[in-house]
Amino acid sequence: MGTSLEQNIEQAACLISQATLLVVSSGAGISKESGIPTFRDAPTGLWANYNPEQLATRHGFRRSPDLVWSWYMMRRDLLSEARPNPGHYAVAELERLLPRVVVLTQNIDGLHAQAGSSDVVELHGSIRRFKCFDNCRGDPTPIDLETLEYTHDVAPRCPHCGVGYVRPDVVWFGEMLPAGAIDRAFTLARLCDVMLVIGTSGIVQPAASLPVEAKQAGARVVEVNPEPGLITPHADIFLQGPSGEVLPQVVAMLRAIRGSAPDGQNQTGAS
Ligand code: BJW
Ligand code: ZN
Repeated sequence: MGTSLEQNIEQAACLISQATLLVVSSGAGISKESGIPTFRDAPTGLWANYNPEQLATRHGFRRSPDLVWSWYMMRRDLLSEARPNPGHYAVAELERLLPRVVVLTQNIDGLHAQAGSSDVVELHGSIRRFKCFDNCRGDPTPIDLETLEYTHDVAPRCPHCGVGYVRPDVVWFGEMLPAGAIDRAFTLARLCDVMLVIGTSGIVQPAASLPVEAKQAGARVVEVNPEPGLITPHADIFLQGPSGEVLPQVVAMLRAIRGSAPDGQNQTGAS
């Protein structure tokens, strides 16, 4: 007989309550309940309807800058209307219950920070930032879009060099992740007691290796996802369900555990 979700949530909360350093590693699934499509869920996933080679590679951008630009403008409009959901808020809430929480996210939507998480490492960049495609003033060469005249249909040119196109500061296939972000992520993976992996298929490297790294260094891995995937075999506890429903239950259970701790043990000492 399998274990029920309730029992798994209780076990997960118990593990998490003992963590000195909790690392959350999130993917597109956590933002799905904010109305943002994931990449690989059929039939709504972005890659079911758009070609990643064309839209998320340097080669694709070089070939059709206007096409890629307008696709990102369309997604930026969608994201500007999106709000954090109960899953994001539950992750932010964990900071109030534990000594230290760091969020490593593959998402470019900024919703963790918007929900109140204070330490968020953006592994694949952010759709709120832009840079010169040629990085004419170093890597990256940031560009403030508000200072430019542009339309949604035509990729503007960099105001510094006038040659390179303006592009979103996100990580495309074949590009290196920001060095500071990925180094910090792997260091944290090796240091954490528990890694909470939420809403990622575990297909895209190097982010997909973070739970494996954490596990090898002795951490326990808890996964939240409606469907089992490539991370699931590495998970000590698999919480099957949408993160907007499961995570608030984990937080509620954590509160109950904290509340019932003997005097003096329910202070987290968080700073
Ligand atoms: C829910 C839910 C709910 C649903 N609640 N959950 C072989 C060939 C060629 C390349 C490679 C290769 N092997 C490895 C590579 C490298 C490549 C890679 O990994 N490719 C794989 C596809 C195989 N990686 C890279 O290129 C990376 N760079 C790199 O490795 O540099 C070194 C290098 C350089 C040169 C050569 C080789 C190496 C860069 C990767 C950049 C990824 N970029 C994107 C686009 C970002 C910008 C944008 O948004 O437009 O990042 S692709 C896309 O995938 C996006 C995501 O961050 C990323 C991960 O997706 P994620 O988050 O896992 O989403 P999904 O849709 O896959 O899964 C959603 C999950 O949610 C599912 O599990 C659902 O069940 C779940 N879910 N509802 C909770 N309510
Ligand atoms: Zn430039």
